[in-house]
Amino acid sequence: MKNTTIFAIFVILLLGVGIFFFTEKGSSAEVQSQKGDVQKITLGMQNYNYYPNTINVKEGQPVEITLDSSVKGCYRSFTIRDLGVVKYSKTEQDTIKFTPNKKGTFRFACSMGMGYGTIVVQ
Ligand SMILES: [Cu+2]
Repeated sequence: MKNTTIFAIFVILLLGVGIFFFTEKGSSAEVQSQKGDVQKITLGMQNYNYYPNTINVKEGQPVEITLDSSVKGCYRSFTIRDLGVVKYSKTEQDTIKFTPNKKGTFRFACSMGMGYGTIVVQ
């Protein structure tokens, strides 16, 4: 019984170290320009609007927004006018990529302005 516990702990530790190295490698591959990792955000839909409704990102660091499958119709047409983002995301794989180039609080919305939220660039 004790041996099993020790073995289990050993496996968990190994996994932990493995994941650590894996993520380290992953991030260094992304950081070609030393600007940092891609900021990945997934938006869904709740009460006829985007959820979460406020996005916080860092300036000068690439952002990748995924609209999950709960987002339908014109809500898939995603815009952040102040940041020059206008993109129709056909599927979950069709992500919205951009790099915020200025600080501030901006509005994101579907192309018709029915659904909307706030993106804070710091
Ligand atoms: Cu709309």
